[in-house]
Amino acid sequence: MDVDAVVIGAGFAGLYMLHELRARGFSARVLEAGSDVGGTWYWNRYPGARCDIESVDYSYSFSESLQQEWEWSERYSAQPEILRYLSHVADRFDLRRDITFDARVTAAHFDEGAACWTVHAPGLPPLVSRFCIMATGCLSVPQVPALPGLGDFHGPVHHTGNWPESDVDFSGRAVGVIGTGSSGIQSIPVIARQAARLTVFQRTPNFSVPAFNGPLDPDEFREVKARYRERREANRASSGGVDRATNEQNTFDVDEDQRLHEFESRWGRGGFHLLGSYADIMVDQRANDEVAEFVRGKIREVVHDPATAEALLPRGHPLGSKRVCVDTGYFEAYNQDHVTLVDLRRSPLETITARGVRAGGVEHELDSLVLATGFDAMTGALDRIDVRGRDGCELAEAWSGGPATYLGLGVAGFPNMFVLAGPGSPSVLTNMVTSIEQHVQWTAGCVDHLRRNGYRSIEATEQAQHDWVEHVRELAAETLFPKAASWYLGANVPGKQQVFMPYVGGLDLYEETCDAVAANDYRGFDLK
Ligand code: NA7
Repeated sequence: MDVDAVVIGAGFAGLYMLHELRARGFSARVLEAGSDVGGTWYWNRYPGARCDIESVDYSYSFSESLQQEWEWSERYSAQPEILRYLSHVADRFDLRRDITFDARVTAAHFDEGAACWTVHAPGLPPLVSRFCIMATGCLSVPQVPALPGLGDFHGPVHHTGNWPESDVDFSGRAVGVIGTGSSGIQSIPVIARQAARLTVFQRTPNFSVPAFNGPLDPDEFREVKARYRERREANRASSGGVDRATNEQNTFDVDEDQRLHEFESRWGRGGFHLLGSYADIMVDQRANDEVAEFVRGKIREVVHDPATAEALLPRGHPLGSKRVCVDTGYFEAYNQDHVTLVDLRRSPLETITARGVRAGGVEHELDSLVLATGFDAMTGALDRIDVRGRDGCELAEAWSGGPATYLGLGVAGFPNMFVLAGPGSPSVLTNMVTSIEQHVQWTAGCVDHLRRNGYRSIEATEQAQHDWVEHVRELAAETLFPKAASWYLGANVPGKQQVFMPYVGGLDLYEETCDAVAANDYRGFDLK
């Protein structure tokens, strides 16, 4: 055995996993495909990349001194600052000595006789470990659509999720952006400031709320730090991993004036606060229509040209059923003469040509193309590793009908493998960092339990997994989430099985469940 655990990925999850394993006296090695730490925040260097959760919450809570010493400069940090933070964490806790960079794992095979995993990455000797921990990220495999002619385009093509490290200069250039999810919506206003012309190709308009980002007020930050522990506890005990004081009333418990007042006041606070306006927004279509119409009204107010405004109005999916975007000047960008919106629903994208993009019979000439077309989310990174469990059973095969896990953490047939923020966990519906901390602590506690009690392996039972998958599906079916063709469902990747992947029950309930499982001698897992 080379190490007790191999951890795949050195983003938020992998870094903390390594730290926590070490703290409990386990040896571990992290294999990371990138040349440095950061994971999602390493690869997503596109202009305007920023977190959509406030930085005082989108950060680790496990070390009081870390959270006291780190200074965030803005309310919502930009990617370079988050990457600096993760780099600081790696140095501060001396993590790098156990991380191998430029190591893209291609295979992980379980040997039942020895109860250990062998993990392969090209150019490295195979690593043998008792545990294999997947910290591979939910949004780590860029989805490049099969656009006809893409290879013929004469200029540079960049995907937002795999942005070059060197500065990409759009000055004086005609730039096209395909995609108006979060990455498009964040990058469009920033690219518009540089480019001579910007053409946005939109297939589905999205709901976006203003961040009202700005420098962090030092007094406010001091206040946060003085009561950081309580704040973190409240976040952890909330359903979304951020304590947003969700209104317990339902939308139609109040009259229209009160409703508008509530929407306005939450809108004014920026970011996801609007989603907490009423308790029934994600379960009652009529309630959702109210808040959705409020947001459409805001878009109409901002965008001057009525035809452009109309094309930007999100319709046809409930607000929140695709992750709401948090922007800075997105809709305002369309008021500039050099920014043009092409509505692909009216003018379908026909082909990429050598000179640009042809849509609705019109060729839009471009010098550079940006693909803000999203990710093969939640399962993409795991699907790309040849993972084999007991009896050579392949994960890709086991998940051919959609991903199946127990608690999002364990998979039947794959002993001693843990998935952090896997399908079936709250992950992407929450503040990821809060969820990750819960997963890491639970996993480390589990591994510790096995060692203390002399167990060599742990594996989710088929029955427990089946029940969990059903539970996750039933909970989602009670909400409006499955009504959108979103990446939560895998709907953005042609041929991907459509299964609503995240657990919608909330982090609070999820953690209670995980703790009860652990307290009952890991009920639903086979320990050997
Ligand atoms: P998203 O949210 O998946 O957005 C991808 C966008 O790209 C979306 O507007 C898609 O339109 C569009 N898209 C994808 N394929 C095509 C093709 N073939 N033609 C035209 N348009 C296309 O990814 P993001 O990177 O923006 O955000 C992912 C998450 O990161 C986000 O939710 C935050 O959590 C952070 P569609 O909606 O499919 O019609």
